[in-house]
Amino acid sequence: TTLAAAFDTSICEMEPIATPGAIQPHGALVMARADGGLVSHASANLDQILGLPAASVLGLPIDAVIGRVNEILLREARRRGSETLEAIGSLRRADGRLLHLHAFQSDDMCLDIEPERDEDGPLPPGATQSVIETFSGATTQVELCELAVHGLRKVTGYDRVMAYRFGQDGHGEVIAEQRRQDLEPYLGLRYPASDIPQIARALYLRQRVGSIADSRYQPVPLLAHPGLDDLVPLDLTHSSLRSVSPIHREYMQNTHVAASLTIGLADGERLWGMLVCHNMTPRIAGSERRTAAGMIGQVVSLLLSRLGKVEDAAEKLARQATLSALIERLSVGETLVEAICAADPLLLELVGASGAVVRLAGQELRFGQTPPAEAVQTALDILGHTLPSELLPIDDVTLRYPELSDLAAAASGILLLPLSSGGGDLIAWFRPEHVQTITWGGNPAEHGTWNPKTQRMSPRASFDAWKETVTGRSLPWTSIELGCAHELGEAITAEMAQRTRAELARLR
Ligand code: BLA
Repeated sequence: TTLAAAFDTSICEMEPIATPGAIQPHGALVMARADGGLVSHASANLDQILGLPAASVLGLPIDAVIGRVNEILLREARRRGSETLEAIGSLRRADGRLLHLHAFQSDDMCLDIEPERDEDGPLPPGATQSVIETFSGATTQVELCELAVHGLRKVTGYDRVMAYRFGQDGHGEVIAEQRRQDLEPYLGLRYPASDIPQIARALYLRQRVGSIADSRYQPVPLLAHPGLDDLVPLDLTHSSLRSVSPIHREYMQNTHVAASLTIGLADGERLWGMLVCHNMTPRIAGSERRTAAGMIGQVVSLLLSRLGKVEDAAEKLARQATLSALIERLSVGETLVEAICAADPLLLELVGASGAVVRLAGQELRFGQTPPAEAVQTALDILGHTLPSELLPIDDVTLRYPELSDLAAAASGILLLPLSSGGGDLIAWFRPEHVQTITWGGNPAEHGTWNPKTQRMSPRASFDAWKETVTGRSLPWTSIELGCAHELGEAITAEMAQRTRAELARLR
């Protein structure tokens, strides 16, 4: 099954999501060459949206299609200094209908044309602002996400709004949710990394807002002027009408979601997670609501980074106090061994361990709950060879080294700190097993299957809650704990040097 999984993933990564050659049907797209402004491409539905057949505009100057004012808009978009060159404008059709224009640069100039919709009505003035104002009350990333899904549901009106946070291995977890009361809750569920391929994650960093109006839509192809088409696939990354991968449309249908509005959340350069709005019936997110969602997402992204640092700092501060107290004790007592014995609970507190073995100057000290002596000896024999001069954190020691099964009763996690005095001097901390039940939205081993009929991958069809019990693992050693262990090592080295100097002075 490992082979099959690798196969799935690589196929998903080949989806041409930025260059699908088609758009969603609720708007039209026109592309003009940067040199000369002649129309090189138009979507096949231009007639329905703009009232001009696509074939009739290919090769014409863009101003003949959307008017002089909007040619200026295009030029404006091109000249802007920002990274993604964008501008918006509007156009009234002969029949009085107002069209929203969104100009952006691909290789050439591209224009999304969408009917201005009033089904949802205009947003009340200040709506976005007042959502953003609530964020100042958040003290953790999770609280911020709770405020964000609440505000976003109010502004967008979608049936369900979730905050999705990515884990180390790429899986996603729903950490906040607001939903229509009759819908089943997804809060706390996890989804495997393969549900959102890397290419889609990269795209949501470049273009933070994306929307799918109806998972059952028929893609509208782009027609090209033969003389102006340079046969390079058009990059629709920044088009609000970009047609999405058929695999993902099928995924949405399998989950009975008709429409989505998605906002990428970034912590610096990394995609931290997503805010995902679902509607059970088709729904077009108009430009005003997409803009509001984008602004909310920008603020959440900025605050996420800040809150992450604050949360880290709080944990660090607590540990730092333990570290300082521990270091102070090192100089008390006849010998370093005595000093460490006297520092008993601090040594375990420092890294959140339940037990520790210290080997120093030919002695072995034991603190808290430790595995039997022989089991510790075998573990140190085996692990001591792997990384002799560095910290070694392991949270699944008996899974990784089945020969160490005697450790299991007392420890699943082990943190080894070799001491610079050498000769096998070290500190080994232990942590017990932490049994965890994870609820997946569907069996995570079922990524999808190859469908010979469509000649492409099909996403999995069952999303029933699937419980996984994770055993044989301790809580992971955090980077802050590793930092503390490292600093303790340095302090012990310094203390040894200090005691040696004092000893020499006494002898002299
Ligand atoms: C895209 N998959 C996505 C997106 C989400 C998910 C949120 C971004 C676009 C959007 O918001 O609609 C996944 N959606 C979820 C999850 C939940 C949800 C986990 O609502 C949980 C509640 N998908 C698969 C497999 C493949 C795949 C097997 O399951 C590939 C073989 C592909 N997913 C896939 C692709 C995209 C995607 C290609 C990008 C679609 C696009 O933008 O063109």
